[in-house]
Amino acid sequence: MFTLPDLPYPYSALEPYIDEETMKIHHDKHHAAYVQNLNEALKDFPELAGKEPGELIADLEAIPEEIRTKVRNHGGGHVNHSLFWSIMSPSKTGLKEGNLLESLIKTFGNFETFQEKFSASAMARFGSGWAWLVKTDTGLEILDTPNQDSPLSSGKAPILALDVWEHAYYLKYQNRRADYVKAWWNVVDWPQAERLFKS
Ligand code: MN3
Repeated sequence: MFTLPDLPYPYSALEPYIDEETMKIHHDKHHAAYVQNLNEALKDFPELAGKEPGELIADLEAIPEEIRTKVRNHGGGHVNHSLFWSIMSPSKTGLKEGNLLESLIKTFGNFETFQEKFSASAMARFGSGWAWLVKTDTGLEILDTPNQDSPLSSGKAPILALDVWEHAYYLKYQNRRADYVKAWWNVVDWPQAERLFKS
């Protein structure tokens, strides 16, 4: 059985950029529901329940067709949110040096251009979904996905993830997704992104 991981910081830790009430509902209700629904989908498939959630998502073709959509949506929801909490932090580290920064500059020219392109991707995602910075065989790439689809399903390793479902921002920002995206940069855990880049 999969379990809901604790947030690595208090619900209020990301204030004022992401508010406490949103974090509570997002983690305790939305993420919890993905875990519960994933467990429900897998209850008759004990051979799958022993796998890491990321393994399930990385090879959806291996999932029996009757539960594949559920695993894609709820397993994706579980994996994506677990990552999302882990790449945020109240510590405002910034990205001043290191391999990730060098690679971002190599790929996008400079850090500001990377930020602009990532934010544009988060804004361009119509409806519910995610914006990503991923590591591919050839380097770094920005992409966005609908629903709870994960880049892991196409063999790409996430380094940053931004949830742009309305449930991630509506209480504080209502329709102003751009303000939420702008605020989110203040809570990115760059040391964690660097670790994911190197892993
Ligand atoms: Mn969400």
